[in-house]
Amino acid sequence: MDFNLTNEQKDIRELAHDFSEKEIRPVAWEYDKDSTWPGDIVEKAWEVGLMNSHISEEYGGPGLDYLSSCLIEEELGWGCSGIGTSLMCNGLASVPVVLGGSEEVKKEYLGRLLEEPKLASFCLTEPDAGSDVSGMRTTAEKKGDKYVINGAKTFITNGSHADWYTVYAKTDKEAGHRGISAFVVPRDAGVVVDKKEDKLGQRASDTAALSFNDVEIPEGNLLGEENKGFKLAMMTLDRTRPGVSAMAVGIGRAAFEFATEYAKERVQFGVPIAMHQAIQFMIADMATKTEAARLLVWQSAALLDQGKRNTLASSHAKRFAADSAMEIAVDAVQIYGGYGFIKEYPVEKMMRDAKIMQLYEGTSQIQRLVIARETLLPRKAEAPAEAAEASATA
Ligand code: COS
Repeated sequence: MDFNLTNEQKDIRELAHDFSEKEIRPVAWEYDKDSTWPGDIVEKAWEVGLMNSHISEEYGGPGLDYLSSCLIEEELGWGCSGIGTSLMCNGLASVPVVLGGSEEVKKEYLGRLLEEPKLASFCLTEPDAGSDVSGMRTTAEKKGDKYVINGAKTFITNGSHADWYTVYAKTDKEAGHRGISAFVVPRDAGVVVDKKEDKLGQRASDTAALSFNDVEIPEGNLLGEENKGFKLAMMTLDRTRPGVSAMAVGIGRAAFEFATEYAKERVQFGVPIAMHQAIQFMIADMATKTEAARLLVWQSAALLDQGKRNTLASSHAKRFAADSAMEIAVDAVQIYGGYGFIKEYPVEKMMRDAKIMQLYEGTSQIQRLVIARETLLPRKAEAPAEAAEASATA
């Protein structure tokens, strides 16, 4: 096994790191404080080619492999995961289009993201349907050659700013998860932004509540087959969880670096606190968690790049990287002592930011559920249609 990155992968990681250092870090704490939308950074990231990395060259994108996208996400998470989430959310919205969209829909909607620094959002969660996706109430009714969408979505990243949305809705209310379909909905079809949430962490990212009141879209905006949207959502999350997990590694790594530097400078009992074994053990655990989380992330991305199903690996990565980021950030605050609790110091923001990693794109409990199911009752290792599709989109 070769853990070396290719020259292209090293270059993209360096580009993302430089961007984070020069464009994100200098404003991260200020944007967090005022919950400032990082529109200026979205434009810059788009210009240097750090967005839409997953869209293939056929549609005008860079067509990077999944591992490269993870390298970018770790660096952006290191800079500021709130801003990083704003930059990376197009991936979550557009994977269902890549997997299930007609040629026409792919050209139109993926094209929009590549022609201009536009954003797209993924609308799955509802006020009463979070982990339990099949409990959703939004409906899409076929009327002639259109679908009419009614309902509400919540916790939608970039929802206030998106140009288009991937929306999941019930096309058969009685059929549970087998009655859900996915659609592309352009903003100007009548999507209403009800409110922007005021959050604990990742405050620079936009999280909105949306509603759809008789929103009409052409029937061609259906993604994949009618009533197959649940599977499309799960296949999307398999592909995006490695990237989110990489962002969690970035948060943990940043908190670890700050804590390590502080431990070398802060003197107590006549020596830098890094000389005390109590602190050394915390630093050692932070380092191990960061390394182990990164390896799980790389494994989950490498499987995708090989055209293999990665459900189990991506839940391992998401669960461990998210929980590790939280633990590392909490320990970083502990190493800073009382100063860690003060906003003038950098690590309390990381503790707040890390928390969402255990919640979005599937909570840590949902990841454990997937891990337990895949371990106790494994689905077929290679579902041929999924495997063929995965290698086609890798
Ligand atoms: N890839 C392809 N198909 C999948 C799949 C995957 N990773 N996971 C499940 N499926 C399929 C199953 O094979 C099953 O297919 P059939 O209809 O042919 O039987 C179907 O989907 C239902 O699977 P399952 O019975 O496991 O569904 P559950 O309702 O029990 O839900 C969980 C499974 C809880 C894991 C799922 O709802 C989930 O991931 N929830 C969290 C959602 C989430 O991440 N929300 C965050 C919003 S995005 S920010």
